[in-house]
Amino acid sequence: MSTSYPPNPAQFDRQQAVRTALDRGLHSLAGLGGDLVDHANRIGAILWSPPRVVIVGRLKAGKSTLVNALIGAPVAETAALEATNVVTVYQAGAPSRAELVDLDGEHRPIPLTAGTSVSLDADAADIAYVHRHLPTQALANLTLVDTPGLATLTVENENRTRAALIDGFAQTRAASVDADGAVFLFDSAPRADEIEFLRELGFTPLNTLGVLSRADSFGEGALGQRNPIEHAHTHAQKLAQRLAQSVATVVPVAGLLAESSHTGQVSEADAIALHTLASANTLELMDLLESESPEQLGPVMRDRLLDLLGEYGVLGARTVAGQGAHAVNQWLTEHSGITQVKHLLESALQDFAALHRADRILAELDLLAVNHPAREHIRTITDWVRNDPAMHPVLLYRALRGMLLADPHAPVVTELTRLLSGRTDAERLGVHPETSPSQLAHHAGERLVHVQRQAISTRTAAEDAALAELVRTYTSMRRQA
Ligand SMILES: Nc1nc2c(ncn2[C@@H]2O[C@H](COP(=O)(O)OP(=O)(O)O)[C@@H](O)[C@H]2O)c(=O)[nH]1
Ligand SMILES: [Mg+2]
Repeated sequence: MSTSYPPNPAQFDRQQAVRTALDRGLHSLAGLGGDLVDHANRIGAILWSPPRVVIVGRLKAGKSTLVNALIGAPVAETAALEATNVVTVYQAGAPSRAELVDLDGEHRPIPLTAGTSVSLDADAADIAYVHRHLPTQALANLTLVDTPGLATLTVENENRTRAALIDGFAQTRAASVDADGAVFLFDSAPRADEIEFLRELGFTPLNTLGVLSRADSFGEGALGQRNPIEHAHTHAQKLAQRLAQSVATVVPVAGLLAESSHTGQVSEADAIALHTLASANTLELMDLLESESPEQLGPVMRDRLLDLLGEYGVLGARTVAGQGAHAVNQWLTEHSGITQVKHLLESALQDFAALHRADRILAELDLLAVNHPAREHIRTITDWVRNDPAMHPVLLYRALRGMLLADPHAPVVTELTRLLSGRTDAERLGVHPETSPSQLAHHAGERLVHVQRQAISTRTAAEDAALAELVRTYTSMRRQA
């Protein structure tokens, strides 16, 4: 996304180390020759492409609007039904082009109309997904996957979202619509079926970001007693606690405001029109919003401004409109919450999506180690990759995923989460930041004894695996500290 948010260097090193370990494994795999060269290339292509983040939520939740804001161009359809009921993958690439991928995995080019939007003449029912390549820096580190939405107008839409994301039927898998993390949009509160859908996607809260959408019309909206965005912030904090099993955090976002400012749709003429309302009183503003022939602007401009800015944006941004379109854009960006979403996408979500991806690659290697005639040799490679210390976080992540499916309320879930999200050993152990190295070693030793004791009587295979990983982690922390 924005270049103003480079990933945290520690996270970057971790990603780099994981990639190097996997890359070394793939080179050895290719070294075995035969069809394993193709397998190594296929898996390598997954390793070296940016992680995929899927945008999920109900129809009209504001998914495509957010995608446009993140990409900085109005590429995702937010109105035309043809384009809103297919899955669309937005990936960095030149030249700008779109391909339609049908259910048999066939790719065919589709014409781009009016510069950016895609027109589909095929029946949506025959389409697996649309693959859109865009030459933009905004997608350099993440590929975005826009989805039609859950429990939408038709059952088919939902099935298609599921098919592309979960069922992973052969062609979809080959084209790797498989995602590594999610942005989950909802207004007010998500419903049980949405949370269940999210669980089925198989991510963890670490690589799932909650977005409370339409923050500009939250509660009583722009004309209510409370500022809707502030109200949304308070609500988002409560939701983040309630949804801690599903999402890392909940960010309130007014996607519309971000879309309008980030896609350059606000013109100087718009700013001038908006400025005429700068000193309007409440009655005049009510007239503006509701009347058939608003006095100050005329209905066409009024509707345009409402489409671009919403009621909240019109009422708020009019105060700065005298300074021009740039000032309006700044106001919109500041109030939209988009900066925080970008920041989280670039940092934590990116980082954990990269772990998810590494886990998938390890799973691909394990599959070969079971199915391929050269399985003995491959297993030597997978064992060796697994034992690389750089792979530690990937194995912890895998253990966490396993536990979330088997027993999400088990105490080891909290422990695994803390180990994965801590940036220092002190954070990983949950102790004071200034704890001395010898004290840290002592704490790690205590945790080690504790998890070793627990490992004697586990209840599930997932817990077995998780405790084995914890033993390994604390053993190495005790040694290093
Ligand atoms: N007021 C307001 N409207 C929004 C916001 N985000 C989206 N919308 C509007 O809601 C409608 C549906 O949005 P869209 O992005 O197509 O939803 P999707 O079905 O989840 O992709 C569109 O008319 C958007 O302009 C927002 O933050 N505030
Ligand atoms: Mg949409």
